[in-house]
Amino acid sequence: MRNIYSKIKIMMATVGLIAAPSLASASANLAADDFVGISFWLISMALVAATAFFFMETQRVSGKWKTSLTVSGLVTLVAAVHYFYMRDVWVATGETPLVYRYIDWLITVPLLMVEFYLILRAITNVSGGIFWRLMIGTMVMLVGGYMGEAGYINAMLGFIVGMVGWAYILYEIFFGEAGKVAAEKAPPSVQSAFVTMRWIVTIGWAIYPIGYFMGYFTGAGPEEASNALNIIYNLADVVNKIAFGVIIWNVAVTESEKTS
Ligand SMILES: *C/C=C(C)/C=C/C=C(C)/C=C/C1=C(C)CCCC1(C)C
Repeated sequence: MRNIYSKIKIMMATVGLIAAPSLASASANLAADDFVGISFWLISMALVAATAFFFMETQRVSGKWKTSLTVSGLVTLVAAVHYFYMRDVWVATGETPLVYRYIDWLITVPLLMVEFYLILRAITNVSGGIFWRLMIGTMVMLVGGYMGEAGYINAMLGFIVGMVGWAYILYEIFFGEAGKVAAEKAPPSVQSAFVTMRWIVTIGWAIYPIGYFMGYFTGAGPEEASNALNIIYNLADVVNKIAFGVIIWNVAVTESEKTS
């Protein structure tokens, strides 16, 4: 039964990944000197490969870790599809694919926050409050950023609101209930995964506000500014989606081998 379930899951993901690029078919060719466009291409492919890997590896780990790995695969799957579209917008127009970027974040950032909750739940009983507080922080951060970037509010105000949301998330995972549960109840491998994930949310996520800053506050011309913004956001996604998933994969495999 379980085998059939994993096979169907992998098949569906594969079909989705093959279908998506043809839906978002490119109308222009990538130029040899379009390094931002090249980064969109490279990362969309890395996300596809990561998705296949995370889904396949769910078959290798024990029950309670399967969910975490599946969520990692969903993050890279959702991002891969958005990258196909973002890449086309960029290659065809040279403009920042703002709306696709934020729709992607709106789905993938909550999924990444769920991962904190899931790895703690795999080892002990934790309250749903952790989950909701992380969601509230995420929404404030993304809505602030979007309103600022889309021009609904002043870019600086959007930046500040976004920083407040992020600070709230950091507070929860360092000093709030999530941080305490991890420190007191988790076995060493989960603890070290939690600590690494926490640093990714601190250092890895800091790359995004830096991108925002480079895009709006340096006084650079529109072309350099959007080049900087997009290449920085793209690199940040490699760390925060793929590397983050690999950390989860590592703890899932280590813990599963221990119990079997
Ligand atoms: C996979 C995508 C991820 C992990 C995206 C994360 C995005 C952020 C951490 C964005 C943060 C921002 C601020 C902290 C302030 C300025 C506005 C944002 C939205 C760029």
